[in-house]
Amino acid sequence: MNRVAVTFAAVALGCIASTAARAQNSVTVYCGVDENWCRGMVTAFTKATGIKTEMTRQSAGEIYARLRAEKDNPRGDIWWGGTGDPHLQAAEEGLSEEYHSPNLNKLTPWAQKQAERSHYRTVGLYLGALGYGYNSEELARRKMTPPACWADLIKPEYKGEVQIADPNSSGTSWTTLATLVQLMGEDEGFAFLKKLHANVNEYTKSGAAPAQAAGRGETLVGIAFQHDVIDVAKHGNPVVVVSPCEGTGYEIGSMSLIKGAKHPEEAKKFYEFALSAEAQAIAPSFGSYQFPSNASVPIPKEAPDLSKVKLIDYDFAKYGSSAVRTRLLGKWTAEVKSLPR
Ligand code: S7P
Repeated sequence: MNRVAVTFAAVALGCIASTAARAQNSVTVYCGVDENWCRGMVTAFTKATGIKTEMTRQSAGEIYARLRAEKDNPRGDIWWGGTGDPHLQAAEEGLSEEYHSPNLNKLTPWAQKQAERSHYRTVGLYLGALGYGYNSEELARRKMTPPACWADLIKPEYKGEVQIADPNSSGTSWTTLATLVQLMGEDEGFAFLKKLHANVNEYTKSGAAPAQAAGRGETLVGIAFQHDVIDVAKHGNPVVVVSPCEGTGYEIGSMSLIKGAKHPEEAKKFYEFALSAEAQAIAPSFGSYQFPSNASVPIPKEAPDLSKVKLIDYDFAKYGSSAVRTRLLGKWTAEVKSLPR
């Protein structure tokens, strides 16, 4: 080899080596929470560790579907946030990696329980109660009585006035479907969903969108997690949060290491960072007011007062199972969404 060729080979090898190093010092995050918090979290992680991040925000049902589609060639390393049921479904299907964090004992009992029931393939990050928000200016303008219960949303005066996400894509909406079925039983729950369908103006892709639309007055009511409605109200919008009188369900927002990840060590670093008090304490600064799973992190002052929320004894094992998800979503799509409005 002449001198020019040797130099070229050395430069090429150097480039390959540094590309490999760069790729190793990075992690791909599939993010299931609000986009602002997703960005804030990956920025904080890179600042704390020097590890670069690639991040995509999607709804919980979409990330779950993506993990299934990418099963043989995983593109993501860690799934951070989003409602816990699809994390449990992914765990059951072997799409996530078993991992016992040394920091599990720093978490609340409900977060540890989520890890146990998934055989340590997911873990609780935060807890959020379901509810809905209504636009108080629009309500007053129409001289309507403020809604207080799930039952109010199927009244004829709410025709075309209710917005909710599609449960096929949205974790929020899956939690709503599962909540109504648990509160009323499957037959009555589906009868309720059919009546609700008559009042729905749009099924959105993402779960927080209906709360935002209620804030802008584009819909009278938006079904969403209570903390998402509170965030919209905090931005100065005339929206009031309702904790339904019959009782309501809740999410254990979760995190899972993706099976076959290309950057497993970096993913574990992200996992440990996400469980730390340092990382969880920043959530409220991005408008996220869920209950944190790290027991030493203060509950945000904006979080709903749980003593005023009638939480149901949500059956995570049942509604986090793949068979129940597939059956109920199939039934909802065939028997509810397809009905004329
Ligand atoms: O960050 C807000 C939040 O409500 O978003 C997550 C949830 O998956 C909503 O998104 P989709 O309904 O679009 O899936 C929640 O886990 C979280 O509390």
